[in-house]
Amino acid sequence: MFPTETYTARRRRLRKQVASGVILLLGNDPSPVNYPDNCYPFRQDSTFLYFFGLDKSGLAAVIDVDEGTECLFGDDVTVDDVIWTGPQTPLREEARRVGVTQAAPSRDLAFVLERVSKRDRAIHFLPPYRPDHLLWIAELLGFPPEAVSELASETLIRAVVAQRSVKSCEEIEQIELALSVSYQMQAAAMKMAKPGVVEREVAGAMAGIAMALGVRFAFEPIFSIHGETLHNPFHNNVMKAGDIAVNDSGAESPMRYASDITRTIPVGGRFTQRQREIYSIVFDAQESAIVAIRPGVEFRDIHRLACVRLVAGLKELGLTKGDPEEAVEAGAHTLFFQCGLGHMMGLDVHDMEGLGEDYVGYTEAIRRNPAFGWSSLRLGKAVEPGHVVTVEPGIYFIPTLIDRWKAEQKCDTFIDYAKVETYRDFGGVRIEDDVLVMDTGGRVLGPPIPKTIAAVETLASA
Ligand SMILES: [Mn+2]
Repeated sequence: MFPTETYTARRRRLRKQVASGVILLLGNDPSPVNYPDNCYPFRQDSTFLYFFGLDKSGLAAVIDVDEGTECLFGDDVTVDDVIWTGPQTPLREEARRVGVTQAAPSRDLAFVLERVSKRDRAIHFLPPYRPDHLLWIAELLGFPPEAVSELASETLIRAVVAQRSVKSCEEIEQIELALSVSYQMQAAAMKMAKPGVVEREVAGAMAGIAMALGVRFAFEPIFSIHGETLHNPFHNNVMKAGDIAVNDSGAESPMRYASDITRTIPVGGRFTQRQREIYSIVFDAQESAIVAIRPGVEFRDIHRLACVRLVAGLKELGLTKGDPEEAVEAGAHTLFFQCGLGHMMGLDVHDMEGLGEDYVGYTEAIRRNPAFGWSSLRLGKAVEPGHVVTVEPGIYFIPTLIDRWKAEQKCDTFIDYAKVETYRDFGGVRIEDDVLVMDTGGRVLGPPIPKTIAAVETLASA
């Protein structure tokens, strides 16, 4: 846990920004897998963690902005509970650790909120992403469940996003701890990617590394020789010589900050000539994008720059033709790069996505572009010092998409379909790092994880 002052300062700032009313922040509860007592691993709500630091279930908090009071709600274990849970720190003591003076049993929460709403005072809450919270808020405040998300407080959302977007030094330290786990996971995967090995053996080894270090994955890892499927959750392929495996994985730090790293690994240790060429293009696009990161630069422009670099590289191989800038303007790049360049990262791997992607990544003036490819760009607005973003360009040959575009002769002034056909079994390449925006530019966080062709081949052939 961070020092008490970190949490009190965060809440002080939140109270100031929200200005009036009552703020309700809900911690997460256990979530059952197949019967009530068999639950998914507990994950605290990130915003609750940010303001209250307490990483356990059954908690909620109310901040009365007008009165300047804060109260934590939760239940202490009974003697009967202790048989199953072991002794637990009393709530009052937990509250004191994070600078909260009031603590009350859970059953008081509904009563407190009813009293507030009867007096017509605003209750600010965040859009719930778990059904139990959604139903609870609906019942408590007398809304139909389908209206709850819309009735979430925009003031609170904006205040939370503003604060969580800018990472402090102690948060960066946590992200770098997560990245040190990523280093180990990626290095192990490179060494294990040998012909005859099943993908799940690598995924399992990575899970073991995280678990042995006392942490977990930040998200379900992608480890696949079918990297052209952007979020491929399957790990059942047997790797063979000549394959390339995409490893998009991340760990949580002890305080639940994420890492999110992708490397593309030649199975058996050496890229083929064709793979080296595509890899080099993605590498160049990624490096160009990282160099372009500076405070005040719009991330959508960095995305565009990466797209132009990708198309320019593909042109040298004869896959695209014409002016790369014009090709990107026409959307031709989305045959090869269908998603966004990156996203914010912090306590959530896609940071604060539950609060609404557009609050995090866009502004009134900088709106999401609805066009294919661009619509998947989660971050478009200008980056600022303290933002942590991922930079993850890729080239993906998706046979279904190639067939559809070819049938429509889509963007055929910019795409050589005969040449593209010769790559339809290529798969995909993605390279991803986590970058801190500093006054001087972007800094790639964490220990250097092998990325150049030479460095990846050295580990992969070890
Ligand atoms: Mn990512």
